[in-house]
Amino acid sequence: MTIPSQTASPEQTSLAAAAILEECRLIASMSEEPGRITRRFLTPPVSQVYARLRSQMLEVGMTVSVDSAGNLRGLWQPKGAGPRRMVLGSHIDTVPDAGAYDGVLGVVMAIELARQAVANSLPLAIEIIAFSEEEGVRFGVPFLGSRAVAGRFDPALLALRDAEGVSLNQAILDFGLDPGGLPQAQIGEDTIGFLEIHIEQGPVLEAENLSLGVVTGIVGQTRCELQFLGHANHAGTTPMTLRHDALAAAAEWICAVEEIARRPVLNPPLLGDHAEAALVATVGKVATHPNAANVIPGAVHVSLDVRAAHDAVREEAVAELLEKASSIAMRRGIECESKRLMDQPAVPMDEQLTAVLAECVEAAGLPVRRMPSGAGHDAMVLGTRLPAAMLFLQSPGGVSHHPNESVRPHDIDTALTVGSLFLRRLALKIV
Ligand code: HGY
Ligand code: MN
Ligand code: MN
Repeated sequence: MTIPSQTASPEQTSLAAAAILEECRLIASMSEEPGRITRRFLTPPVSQVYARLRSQMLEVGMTVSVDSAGNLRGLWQPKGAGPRRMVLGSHIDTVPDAGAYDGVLGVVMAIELARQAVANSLPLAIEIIAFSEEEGVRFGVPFLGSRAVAGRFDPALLALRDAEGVSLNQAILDFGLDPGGLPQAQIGEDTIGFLEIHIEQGPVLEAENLSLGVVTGIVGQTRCELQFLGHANHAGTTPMTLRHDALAAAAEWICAVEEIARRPVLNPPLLGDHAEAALVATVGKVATHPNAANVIPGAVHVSLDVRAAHDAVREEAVAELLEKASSIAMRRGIECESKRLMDQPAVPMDEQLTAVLAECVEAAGLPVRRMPSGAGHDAMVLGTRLPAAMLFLQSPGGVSHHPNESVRPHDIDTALTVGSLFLRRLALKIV
């Protein structure tokens, strides 16, 4: 079995990079909201995205399906190649008012890499997965798509309800899928590993004027929701000393979240020696009830997102933050309830696969910058089931989860070169 020597020529790659940017911008227009990019789990615009990606996968020569978790999956099984496949992909859902590249770039680049592999008759089976849900926006719990692929989907999640009261089970049915088929979404044992190409979403590569980063591991993440329950009352007639103001309590706690997270982290991060993987804590969602200017807020629902490279640091911080919420509530004579939605430990990337990726970055003439990921990714879920590796592209301005999110064509070029070298090396290793 011969392995073709060439990867795409520089001209071809530049054209490919321009086409990839254009494709991401087109997919960005497929949104729940006019004028901004919002695409939650299995909402109508997802069907538009899948129709487009499906036609491109079919054009490459892949067989295409949608599994019961709503993941779009393309498989290229070349004649003569063994059954063991390499999985590429990322997610196609977004946060509200998102950028055009978080997740989608990795899927569109995966299809281009598969196109090049087919054109070069690479004897390597390739599966591409467009994960249906990574952000956790619609149902509050992230990684629904990759949990199903990794065989970690807890059926109890099907009872989760979105802001409109639609259950996860119903959302899958409404998309024309059968929740009963979730176990079949699991990836097979004949998988070499998973490579996720993704924008860095942070400032490190730009600060060091680097194009690409090789991810050493993904920080652990805890997501909680808290309710501060006070007493709604008249804003004009209730003396300050008689109030049980849920929003004032929540506000005091939110400032404490920032103060506690700003403390220098005592333990060194596990995933390499990079300070950027220190503790971070965010309250991103606040909902006030009854949310009227002349009513003292009676109830406030808030989110909490805590991350750290070192699981003990994250767990200690979460315990301290929840304790702080209770003590503030008690002192103010109100209730505080909290619920953990997710506890995801830090996941190191697979050493061998990452070493091959680093060799390919070097072979492409680039410095190898190993770094942890402060953002969560599907690779952290698949990485608990099979070898996983991640390649970062520079995020200009370090901006992400924002309409100004961008990526440089040159970095797409270099990432395509690295990605095709990577697939070739894997094909060489398994022949
Ligand atoms: O939240 C994250 O870290 C990822 O962008 N979903
Ligand atoms: Mn994201
Ligand atoms: Mn992402």
